[in-house]
Amino acid sequence: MIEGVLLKGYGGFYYVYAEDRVWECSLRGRFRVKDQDFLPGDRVRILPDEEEKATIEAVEPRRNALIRPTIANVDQAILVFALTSPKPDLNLMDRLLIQVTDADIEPILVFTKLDKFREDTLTEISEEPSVTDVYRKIGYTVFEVSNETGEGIEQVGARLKEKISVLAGPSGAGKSSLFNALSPGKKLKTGELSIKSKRGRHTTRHVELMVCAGGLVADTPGFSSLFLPNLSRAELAECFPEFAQRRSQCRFSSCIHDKEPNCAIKEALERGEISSSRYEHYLIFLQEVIEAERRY
Ligand SMILES: Nc1nc2c(ncn2[C@@H]2O[C@H](COP(=O)(O)OP(=O)(O)O)[C@@H](O)[C@H]2O)c(=O)[nH]1
Ligand SMILES: [Mg+2]
Ligand SMILES: [Zn+2]
Repeated sequence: MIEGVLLKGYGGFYYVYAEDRVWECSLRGRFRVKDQDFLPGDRVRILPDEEEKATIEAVEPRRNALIRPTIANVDQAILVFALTSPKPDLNLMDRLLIQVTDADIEPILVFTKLDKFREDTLTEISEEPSVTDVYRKIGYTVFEVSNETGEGIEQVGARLKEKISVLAGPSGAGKSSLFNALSPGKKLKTGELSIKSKRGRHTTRHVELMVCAGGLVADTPGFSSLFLPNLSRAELAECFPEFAQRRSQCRFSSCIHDKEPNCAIKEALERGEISSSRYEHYLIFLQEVIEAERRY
């Protein structure tokens, strides 16, 4: 028996990555009824046959499961934003960070188009504190890359090894380009799937994991329209590390860092230790959370 990870189900078969290759698998009879229960990311045990194919014999319990995209056992989310064209939408970035943090998935911020950003800033004089510094200072893992020149790509690749990652971020940010930069020349072993799928039925919205830089990655088109998960006010503040770390210094233990006096978060904001855009977004999200509470 070999241990592997399910990449995708398609046309009645399951494609499993194990021992550095992709196996076309069918299911043992007893699994058939629970067909739809398999998700990309599921850890399975397979039994190879003489024709280099295999059957799925067992499935491990899931550590977690994302709903959109539907992937199990996600370790980390690579949040991809361009440094320029388009300018990063920090509201969306903070929203994604909350989603990911609340799902207990590690966020990694990758800012793309470093080459273009450098060109742009040569002609501009005024420089705001750089967005990457803001997020680094909070303690997030931040990379700046160019998918064009390859700068910084290796460092991102090193973080993917043996992990299940999802790529998220707005369209045009460079997610697909990043994926390609990370897997030079290696057009995925799943390439033959498209031929086989011709006889299969048309599946909509199918999600798949792909082998990339020694790990498994899903490039997800539908991760950019995000609403906040059902959070309480306290949970929301917990998702801002720079707030959570100062919370015990607020005068009231129930402080939601809005109108309360002697709030350590607002004091840190005034001293410039907390970014005003982060705090602004916090207040927007807090309003959403309060409105959601009213509705239920
Ligand atoms: N100059 C430059 N262009 C990039 C970079 N990354 C992506 N692009 C371009 O940005 C556009 C959108 O990239 P794409 O990967 O399709 O974005 P996606 O929608 O997030 O998958 C394409 O025209 C890419 O060639 C980069 O690092 N530098
Ligand atoms: Mg894309
Ligand atoms: Zn407070």
